[in-house]
Amino acid sequence: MAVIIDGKAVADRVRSEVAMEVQQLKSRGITPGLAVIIVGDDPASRVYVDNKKKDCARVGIYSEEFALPADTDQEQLIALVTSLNNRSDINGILCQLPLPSHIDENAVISAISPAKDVDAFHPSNVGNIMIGKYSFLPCTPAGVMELIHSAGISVEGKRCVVIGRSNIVGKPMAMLLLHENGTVTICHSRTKDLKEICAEADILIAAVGRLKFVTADMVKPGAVVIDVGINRDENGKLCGDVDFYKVEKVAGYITPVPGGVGPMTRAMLLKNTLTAAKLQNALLME
Ligand code: L34
Repeated sequence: MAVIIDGKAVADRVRSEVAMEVQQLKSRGITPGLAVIIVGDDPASRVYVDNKKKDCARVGIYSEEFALPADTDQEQLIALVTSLNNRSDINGILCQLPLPSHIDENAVISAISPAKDVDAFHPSNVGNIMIGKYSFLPCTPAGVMELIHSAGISVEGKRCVVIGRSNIVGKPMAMLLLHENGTVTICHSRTKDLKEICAEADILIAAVGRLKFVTADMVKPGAVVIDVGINRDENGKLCGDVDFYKVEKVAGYITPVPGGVGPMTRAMLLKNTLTAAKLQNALLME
């Protein structure tokens, strides 16, 4: 049976580290501030945004929500982002994705000041990650790396397979594994022999968005299986991309959903907001 990596416990540890540093900043008169923008009324986004605000309150970060109606036009949204770029009490700006389809997500992301881009989605931050010289890492892949480290697993020389190639998870995930000297393969919907490739992975990261996509026959005995998926099953229960109860019999380590990567995504946002506040107050060298 696999060891279950407890994302809630690791997220708690990260949060308490952030809380301590926030207190130190506050004693110097600096309160880190995060602006969270939500457009429309997607129920999942609402839950995530509410939790992010609660997390901020718990660690002493100031947060301000901007809830805009679904018919907000792109210019209005970009005008809001610009006004937040210019506010000195706001160190981080997060625009919850997905945005309504009439808005060009890339245009909005590019409008965020790279120094306040706590998601690390801005092309300039993405480029910095590519060359290995960065201040922020995208929250989900950074959270996955923390989970891997927390279990005492080394990536060096390992065969890593990432299923999914999104800009927010798959691509940066592959890059972070590469930075730690993993041998990385990215699989996607056009990949041939997907099962065989996955079955060779020492570290398998599932970021597909499909219920029970990773089955036990795709997992090498003893492998580390990280489940980034968030889906609902036929009973409305939250499930990942991994067929958990079968895969945990084969894997060496596995992350649950809920309680795995999700809490880490939120914890890394707090860490990035703290970093942004430090950088903007010249308390940290880049
Ligand atoms: N801009 N948009 C932006 N940044 C992000 O980093 C995100 N993401 C993804 C969606 N859009 C975004 C998130 O925050 C996904 N995501 C996210 C955040 C938190 C959780 C899951 C996904 C989470 O807390 N998951 C809990 C269960 C929560 C529930 O009950 O629904 C878990 O234990 O997995």
